Amino acid sequence: MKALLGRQMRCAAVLVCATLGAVSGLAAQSWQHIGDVSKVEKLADGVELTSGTAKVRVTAVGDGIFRVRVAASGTFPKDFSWAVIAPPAPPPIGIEDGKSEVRMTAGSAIVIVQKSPLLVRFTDLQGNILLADEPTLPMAWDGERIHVWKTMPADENYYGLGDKAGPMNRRNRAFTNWNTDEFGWQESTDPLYKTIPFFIGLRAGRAYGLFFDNTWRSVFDFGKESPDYFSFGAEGGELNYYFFSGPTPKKVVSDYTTLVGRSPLPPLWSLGYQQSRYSYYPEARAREIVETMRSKKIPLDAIYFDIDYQQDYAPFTVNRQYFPNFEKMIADFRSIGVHTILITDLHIKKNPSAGYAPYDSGIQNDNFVKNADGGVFVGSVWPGDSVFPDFTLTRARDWWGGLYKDFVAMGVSGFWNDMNEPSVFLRADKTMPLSVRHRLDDGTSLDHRAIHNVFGMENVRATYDGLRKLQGDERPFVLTRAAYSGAQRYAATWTGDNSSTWNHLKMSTPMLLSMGISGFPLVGDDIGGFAGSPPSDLLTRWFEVGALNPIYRDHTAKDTADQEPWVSGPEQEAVRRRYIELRYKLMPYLYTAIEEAARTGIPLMRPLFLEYPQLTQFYGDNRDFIFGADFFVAPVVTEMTDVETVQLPPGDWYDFWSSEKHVSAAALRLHPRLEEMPLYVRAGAIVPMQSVVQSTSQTPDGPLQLRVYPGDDCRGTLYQDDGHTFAYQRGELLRVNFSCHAAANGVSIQSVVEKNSFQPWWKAEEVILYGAAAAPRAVTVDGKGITSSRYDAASHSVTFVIPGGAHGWSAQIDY
Ligand code: MIG
Repeated sequence: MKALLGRQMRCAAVLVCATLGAVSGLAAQSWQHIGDVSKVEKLADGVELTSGTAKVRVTAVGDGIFRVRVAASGTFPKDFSWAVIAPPAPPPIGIEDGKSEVRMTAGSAIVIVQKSPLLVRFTDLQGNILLADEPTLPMAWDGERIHVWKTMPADENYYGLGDKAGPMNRRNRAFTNWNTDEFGWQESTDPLYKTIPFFIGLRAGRAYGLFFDNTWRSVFDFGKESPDYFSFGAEGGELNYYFFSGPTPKKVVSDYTTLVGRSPLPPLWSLGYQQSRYSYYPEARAREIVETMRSKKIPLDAIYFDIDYQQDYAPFTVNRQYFPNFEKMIADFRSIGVHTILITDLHIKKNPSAGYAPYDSGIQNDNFVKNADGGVFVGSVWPGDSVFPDFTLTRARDWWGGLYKDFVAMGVSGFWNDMNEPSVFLRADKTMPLSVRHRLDDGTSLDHRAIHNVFGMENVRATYDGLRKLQGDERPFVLTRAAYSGAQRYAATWTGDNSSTWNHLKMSTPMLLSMGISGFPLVGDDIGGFAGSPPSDLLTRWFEVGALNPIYRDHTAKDTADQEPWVSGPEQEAVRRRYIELRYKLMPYLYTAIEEAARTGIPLMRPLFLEYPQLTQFYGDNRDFIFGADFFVAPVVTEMTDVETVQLPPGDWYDFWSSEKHVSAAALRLHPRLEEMPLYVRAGAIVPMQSVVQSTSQTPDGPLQLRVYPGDDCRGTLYQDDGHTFAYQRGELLRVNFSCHAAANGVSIQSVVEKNSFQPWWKAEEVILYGAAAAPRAVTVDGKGITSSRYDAASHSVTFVIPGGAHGWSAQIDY
């Protein structure tokens, strides 16, 4: 009671109350809860309910997908979203307006609105409740603020919200969404750089999803306030959320990403190894880095230039003292397969009458964010006094996109948009004043409270769209730090300024996994950590797991020790090279999985519960992940040499390194040596691989490798295209499906070409069949005997070659 009083007293000062409301005592405040339904009107896609002055619209936007909107005043604002791109595809709906409730069925789910008071619940067709308003706390508002409470079953788990730090399961914690530049964030730091107000509820194998499409400062409290309910809300904007009925976590991710869009297929080179630091300069140092990678035969596809390549930190300039031959350097790198990525922060140096075109043209076209009094807002960032493009205006986005013209002409391949929370120095709130105005195309404007969380997304939207116009048919590569739901349509991202500690290595995997299920598959972290300098074994372990992250980028802060793969001497270098090479060997498999993510939303890096939602023992697993569909990865994230316990999912698994088969294994107890990252392949996987290359521009030597691990549900896929243009969208691609069947006395393997409109690089396929107890009696391909098969007793494998590029074939191996 005392605590409650204290809170109310502090709330007497309105400003303080608004800040506190986000973190504590939500239910205790002066909410006006919605009351009884007085009127029900049918709409083409749902119902509109009246309650007092308020109106509530519950509509069906897809099979098993509903939307709830509330207008406290009774007038809905214009229907608009920065995130949602898919027009609703309402299925046939059935509405029953009963005495005490309204029921609406849309495909596989039902929404039921109780009338007195108005409470919403979602069920499956059998009536099992999936999600329900907390009966004592109907939806509510308080001035501009809005809030929703839901009952919280004791065994329900919550995942998502993007890369919030800490355990993947968000239960028992509360979070705020307000994009923030957090150098040196820790496990407990919140908010971070991104706002992804989407989560998955998972309970005994059954999943649903919820997307609260609200760009204002928002909160999600998963049982911190009460063990009986969870809740979400915002300091303003519309009460507007989507419910996805699942039933599987994959279906939820797929439905959510249908609504807000998916990552387009990135250029293949961006999936190679990327080298960065703050900052490589002068030119001689950058050349030394690239040449060392090549001479040491450590594969490399991209090098980053951080802010010091610019003149006075002014975006879109080059410091010619450091880089007298910038264009030549970029071309030289490109000629040996290394792509150049430049940072271009959004803050434009306020540099009038100096011939600085980005400032002059921006002022001329009235493209910068303004203060409430109409003057251009000036904030201090790297270039000193700076101005900020009004990215919510199409006109300003088009202008920004055009600024990339010269860099594109110089041969720059990718761009990095940092600081786009937006980050502003010398201010306690680290960003723009809430009163600045952001203009919209329709002539209206909104203040920073409504736009802050989408500012970074609109920044990378402008960059991506600009590059689409400037680069012809070449796929853009953009890296962003801030994001809102849907930013995956424009950019890849990373987890910001982490630290060179073992705990940060450990925190990385759950953050990347959470991003993936939040619709953002192209993610990485700073390998080795940004702040500080890692001990050599930590850096090596980070290179190991990073090889299986979607984006693989080594990066570190200014004034830290060197962090390139070779820095700790030949032994460590050899291990790091081995893992970078592993990534390139796995590139056919990895690229196939990235194409799947672009097409379906299912990420490359998958939490165990995404593949095995029924296995509740994995709900709390924050260390392991599934890479693609078929690899189980148990990265070593501790310096201890104690035993590591690895519990494989049910079924049989092969050790990737030794090829040893584990049959329905109990927990394995391992002592992984520094060069060993526990890695297992599902029995039933067919994994396409290639020989090592020094960059993705290089054509691999030798055949396509197909590693066949016989088991149940035996299959694999290979996707290929030119790797850098949009020709794949016009059907120029190769897709091959492989399958196998194991019987007591042999194994048969099939290759079926599904789509053959792209000519791949290989001239032969080398099949390596594992799990062979003895040399086969015979190997036949398309009915003809092969004499040249090899049996390896140590790995229990049979190897044989099938001549020709991608084609349909069938092989039979008899024991
Ligand atoms: O205020 O561009 O997170 O990756 O090296 C720091 C310099 C600005 C923050 C980014 C970091 C980058 C650094 N930037």
